[in-house]
Amino acid sequence: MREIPAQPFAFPLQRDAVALVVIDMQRDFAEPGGFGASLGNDVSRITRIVPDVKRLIEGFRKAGLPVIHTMECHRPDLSDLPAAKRNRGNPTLRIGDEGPMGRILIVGEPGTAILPELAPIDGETVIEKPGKGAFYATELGDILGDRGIRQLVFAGVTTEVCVQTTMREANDRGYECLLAEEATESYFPEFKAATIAMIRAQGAIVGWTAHVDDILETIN
Ligand code: TIU
Repeated sequence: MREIPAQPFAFPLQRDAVALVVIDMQRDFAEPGGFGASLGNDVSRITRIVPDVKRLIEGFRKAGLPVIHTMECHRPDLSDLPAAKRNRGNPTLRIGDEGPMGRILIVGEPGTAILPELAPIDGETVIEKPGKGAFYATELGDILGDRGIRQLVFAGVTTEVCVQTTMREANDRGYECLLAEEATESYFPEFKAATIAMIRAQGAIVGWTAHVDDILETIN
């Protein structure tokens, strides 16, 4: 069996049952004028991880392993947007409002799209999700079950919101989860560091963390 060097101990790779899940690498979280910026965040932190996310995606493609993309987004009529989510905080633009890249986090709008460098290719699954977690109100669980996937490698943004929510639920659903450290980012460096620490604490209570280079060397 191949093992990926990881923390808190080596990750026992099942090459026939692993998929990469890239969480929400959308313009709305990475570019000025989008949802992340409307919340007052420095979005340049997100842009900086794009090369490492790209390397990881390309490595999985080269290895013939599945790549799944998620997008946080809502229907144009906002019927899947709870008032509690729309009204939260004090953003300059709320979800569904018209911004410089179209309506914020609405399906089909330019700002809601995945960054072009990381765009899905034919055959890759794209999960549109109305929540922070990728299992809530989506077909992700069924898709993974149908394909016999039992291990998930996670990348994307933001580490402590959509990535961590998804990884925690995946762990409860019985998947072995590995977070790619350089391929995830938060608007808050201290939250990224805390998330990595808490995931792998207590003997991998939620999962493992590993470096992109080590993941790529092991899968290929
Ligand atoms: N605001 C923030 O940190 N994240 C989100 O709203 N969504 C995701 O993490 N994708």
